[in-house]
Amino acid sequence: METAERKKIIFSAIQPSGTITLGNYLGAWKNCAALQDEYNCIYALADLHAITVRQEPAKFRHNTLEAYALLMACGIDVEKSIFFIQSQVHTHAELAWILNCYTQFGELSRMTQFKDKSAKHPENINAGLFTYPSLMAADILLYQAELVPVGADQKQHLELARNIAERFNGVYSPTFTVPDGYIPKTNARIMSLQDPTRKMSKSDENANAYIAMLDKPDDIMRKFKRAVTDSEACVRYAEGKDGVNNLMGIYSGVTGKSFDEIEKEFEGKGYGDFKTAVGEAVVEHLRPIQERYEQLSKDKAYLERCYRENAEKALAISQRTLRKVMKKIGFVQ
Ligand code: ATP
Ligand code: LTN
Repeated sequence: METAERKKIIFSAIQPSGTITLGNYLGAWKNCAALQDEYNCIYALADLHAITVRQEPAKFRHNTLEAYALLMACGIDVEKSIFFIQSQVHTHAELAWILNCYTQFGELSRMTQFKDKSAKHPENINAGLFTYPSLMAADILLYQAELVPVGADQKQHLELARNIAERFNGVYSPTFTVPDGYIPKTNARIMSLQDPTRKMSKSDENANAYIAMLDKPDDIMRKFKRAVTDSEACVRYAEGKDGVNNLMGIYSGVTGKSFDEIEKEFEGKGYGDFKTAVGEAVVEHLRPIQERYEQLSKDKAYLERCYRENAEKALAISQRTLRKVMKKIGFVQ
């Protein structure tokens, strides 16, 4: 008898290195709920990745628990998907070490995120920052993921994960599924509200540069009103209008309107009206998510049960891959 077609496996993760932003949401996590019916989804909080930059302990713990509840509020359903905290599943660090030995210094040296973050933290260019992509490859390859939904900034890391998988498969025999990226056509790179040539980042020291998913309506409105635009005072998508293009992308992302529709809507109107409309649309879009977050975050016992049980499920799956890998390499069983 024909068995039902196997669902494809999706893996994605986010660092609890700050409070989740609208950029993370529109670029990577908005679809996490919708994907759950069609795919076998495995999601994680990449807290081991987050310590490549110094984290203050109490804040780090808070950010991790906040991100767990917030992504559930965005629609991750632990009845349908697995959602765990990376440091609670020891196979990640173990496979990362192994993959480090199949990753070249030259490859890691070319990573733009490493170059950017080393420039930003010259006092702490640690080995973890350098080998970050091998740990990310381990995250993905442990679950034999076929698709990896991420924003455009992770494309290079994903390409490296594919190369590592292919290399290992070539040295031994097919072991890892070679993953494909799943990068949205629009909004894959939401820009900073203060410098629209740089990506919006949750670890930006200027809180006006990003919209946090849990920002209060007044703060959201104020940040959009202060957003950097240009002097043309015409809402249209065009090269060189980075600030306006970014706001149009955000407006489109939360309302579903096309760029043509947006241009028509604001014909003859100034940036003041436009920014107010973007702010209001974002506030409305985030309202139900923030309400669900408030509810969920009150139930600490439930959240703890979820991440503990999910770590166990993730461990069971990932151990199958790790054992296979270790056997092929020749470790004594
Ligand atoms: P940090 O500032 O600590 O480096 P970050 O804000 O860049 O963090 P990550 O945890 O590295 O966020 O990324 C989580 C997911 O969000 C990834 O899939 C990443 O590609 C996506 N992402 C991050 N920033 C943006 C952005 N500005 N626009 C679209 N997607 C983004
Ligand atoms: N490096 C990613 C976070 C991350 C990730 C992953 C994303 C860690 N492991 C595995 C996809 C798959 C980032 O967004 N900076």
